[in-house]
This record gives sequence, C-alpha cells and structure tokens, in this order.
Amino acid sequence: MSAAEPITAAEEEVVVAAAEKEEAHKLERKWAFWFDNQSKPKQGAAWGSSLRKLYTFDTVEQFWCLHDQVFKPSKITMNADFHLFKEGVEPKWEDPECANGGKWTVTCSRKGNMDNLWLETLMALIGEQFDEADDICGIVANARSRQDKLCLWTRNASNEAAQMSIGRKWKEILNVDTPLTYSFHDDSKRERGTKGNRYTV
Ligand code: MGP
Repeated sequence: MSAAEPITAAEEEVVVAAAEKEEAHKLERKWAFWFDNQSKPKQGAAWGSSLRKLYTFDTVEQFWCLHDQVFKPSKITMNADFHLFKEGVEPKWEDPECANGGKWTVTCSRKGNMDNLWLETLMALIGEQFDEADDICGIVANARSRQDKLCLWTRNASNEAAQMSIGRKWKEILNVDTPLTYSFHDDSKRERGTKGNRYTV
C-alpha cells in the first residue's frame, strides 16, 4: 500500500484489529456470565437443566460492552438468576471448586439498589480488589418474589478467617448497613430454605 492509494477493506480490518488489540485492557483472569431462567420450569426437570453459560471475557472493554447491553439483574424475570463466575468454575454446588464452599448473601431489590450493588461487585471482582480473590468463585443475582438477593460464592467455607475477610470487604464495597450472612452449601443441600447462617458481618 502506498501513501497515495486508498486503504482497502481488508487492510482496514487489519488496522482496526491491531488498534483494538493495543487498546484492550487485559484482566487478571477470564470470567463468564451465566443465566438460569427458572421462571417456567419443566415438570420433573432437574435443577440446573436451564443453566447456561452465555459469554466469556477477559478485557475491560468486553466487560463494559456485555454489561451495558445484556447484564442488568433488575431486568430478569422472577425466579431467574444471573451469574458472573471465574471461567472454568460452574455456578453449582457440584463443581469441585464450589463443593466445599458457601456464600455471602446481601438482600436487595430489583426496583431499588440491585443493579448498583451488582455493578459495584462486578467491578471489584474483575478488578481483583479482594485480598482473598483466589477463594472467590463468583456472584449470583437471584430474582425472587419474597426477596431479591446477591450471593458471593466462595471456595472454602470452613476457613472462617478467609470468609470474614471477604465478607467485610464486600460489605465495604457495597456500602450497605444491612447484615451480610454466610451459609455453607452443605447446609443448603440438606434442607431447602434452611438459612444456617454461620458467619455475619
Ligand atoms: P437457590 O436458587 O439457590 O435459592 O436454591 P432460593 O430460590 O432463594 O431458595 P432458598 O433455598 O435459598 O430459600 C433453590 C433450590 O434450588 C435449592 O434448595 C436446591 O433445591 C436447588 N439448587 C440451588 N442451587 C444453587 C443448586 C446447586 O448448585 N445444585 C443443585 N443440585 N441444586 C441446587
């Protein structure tokens, strides 16, 4: 290509790709958005049969694009869940990374603060703001008639010091006055609706 000639479409593509590559801000790790629409469960369907991984990303730019266009928990239907999990970890108790874990829960409202608390948490996760980041699996937004909530899943429930550090940090990030409670997945497995709160911040 000489300076006098106009750039071809193919050349333009190469230039744009190079520019995008240069500008993209790589995250510390790869993340995935998931969605589970349980608003119309099929009779007899096992839990998780409607759980889907939607997108993975590893740059700041991809994150904002996905967040702006798709992922606002206030928009999801009753009984649906949104998730942001580390790539390679499935948002279920059965995943080996989650099997011995548990979750911190904060109550919120789709009509009120849910989108804001969700976004603050997402930025803290992808920005690696938690000291115990390796102990975190991901976050779930649950739209529920009795109470919307966000749950931060962690890996090693019995490590109280790690969970307390994560819980305190999350509360600071969320900037809420309500208590955050921690439950073990093992307790949730045993009986539906059992709160079994083990830690509180
Ligand atoms: P939920 O969706 O996490 O909470 O679990 P919800 O709807 O607020 O209800 P509560 O139990 O906290 O009051 C609802 C139910 O879905 C559980 O009781 C399980 O039966 C099932 N379930 C939820 N999760 C996250 C899993 C999972 O990871 N694996 C399996 N096998 N079942 C799950």
